[in-house]
Amino acid sequence: MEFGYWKIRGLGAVFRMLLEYKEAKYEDKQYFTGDDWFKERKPAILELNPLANLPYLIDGDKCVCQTNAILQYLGEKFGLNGASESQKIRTDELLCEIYDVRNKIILLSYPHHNVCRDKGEFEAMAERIVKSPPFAKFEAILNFKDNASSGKWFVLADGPGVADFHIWEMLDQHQILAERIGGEPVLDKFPKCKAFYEAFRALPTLQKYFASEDYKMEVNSTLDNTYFP
Ligand SMILES: N[C@@H](CCC(=O)N[C@@H](CS)C(=O)NCC(=O)O)C(=O)O
Repeated sequence: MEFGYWKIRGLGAVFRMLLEYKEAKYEDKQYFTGDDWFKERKPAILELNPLANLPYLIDGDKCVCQTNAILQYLGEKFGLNGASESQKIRTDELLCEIYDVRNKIILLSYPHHNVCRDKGEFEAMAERIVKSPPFAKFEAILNFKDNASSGKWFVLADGPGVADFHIWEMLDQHQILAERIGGEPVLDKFPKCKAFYEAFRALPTLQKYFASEDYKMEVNSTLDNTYFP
């Protein structure tokens, strides 16, 4: 398999963790400059899939684009979408829910979205997010009576499903944001999310990733003058 994304964590970390967790054989193509991607590689990916974007995944004769489509694809391949219909629906829901959280972090981080037009607006919004982190729905799902894992994981009983990788990445990015602005730890008010965060962080096949340079990479692209690199 070939996985492609910018040389940042962004949406890429979700896949790097998933592929490491499954100890999959894959090439991790990390694009650094705009030319690396837009001039050197994107034209060939467009030949395979007109929806070419970062991230993308090539697996044999398939080229899959769009984060949630790639996660669903890998979930089917590795049995991480849930076994029953209701588990698969919950996986879909969580993938969409966490993408909403991710979009807010993007609006916070990049000046070109014109939501935070200067450093002051970034600081005010970051403070609001850290004071009231967007995790109440995840806490509620972990407490919900149909949770197959008794609140340890979101969908599967015995370990992470595909949505968990993106949820974990967002919990971690919010923790980093809180540390950078000197705010309170974001998980203290969410005991189930905190337990999930810690159980995921201790997964044996992820230890190599957490010790690697990939985990230490910037959260967002510095090429775009981000407030939250
Ligand atoms: N909805 C898309 C968003 C993808 C996206 O916005 N990719 C950004 C980086 S996060 C990019 O720079 N894409 C490269 C391109 O437009 O060719 C997804 O979830 O995959």
